Amino acid sequence: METDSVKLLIVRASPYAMRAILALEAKGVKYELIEENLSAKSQLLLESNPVYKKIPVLLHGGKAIPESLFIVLYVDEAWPERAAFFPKDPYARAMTHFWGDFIDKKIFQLAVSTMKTKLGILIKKPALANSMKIF
Ligand SMILES: N[C@@H](CCC(=O)N[C@@H](CS)C(=O)NCC(=O)O)C(=O)O
Repeated sequence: METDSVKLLIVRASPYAMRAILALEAKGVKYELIEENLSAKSQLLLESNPVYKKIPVLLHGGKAIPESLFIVLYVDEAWPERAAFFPKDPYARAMTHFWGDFIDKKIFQLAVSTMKTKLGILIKKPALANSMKIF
């Protein structure tokens, strides 16, 4: 697996992108970050995540894996040499996924909408808005 190149489509300051980065770092995988501009999405992003057209997307050996939670699952299984992210016990494993989903729905979405609101306020100050083009 290590021989195939690993790339991650991201925008900075995205908690979802950060989750994928942390997974790659925890497994010691070498990867390249490709920064997207979400107000002018690249062909690569549109083709590699045609369903949601969102970052992050992991590109590995010609395959594209969208959605941060699925990227974490993929990274865990594709690089089994380092400690596993998830417990083996079925109940503990199910609960890990439950809390991952909870964090997405209750915490990440709140963080993202707060940032969007902040950006909306900054749009009245174009110089500041340009420097914060993240979502
Ligand atoms: N459920 C997705 C959420 C990803 C997401 O919302 N990404 C945002 C940036 S933080 C995005 O790409 N937004 C672009 C859009 O909505 O068009 C995941 O876990 O990866």
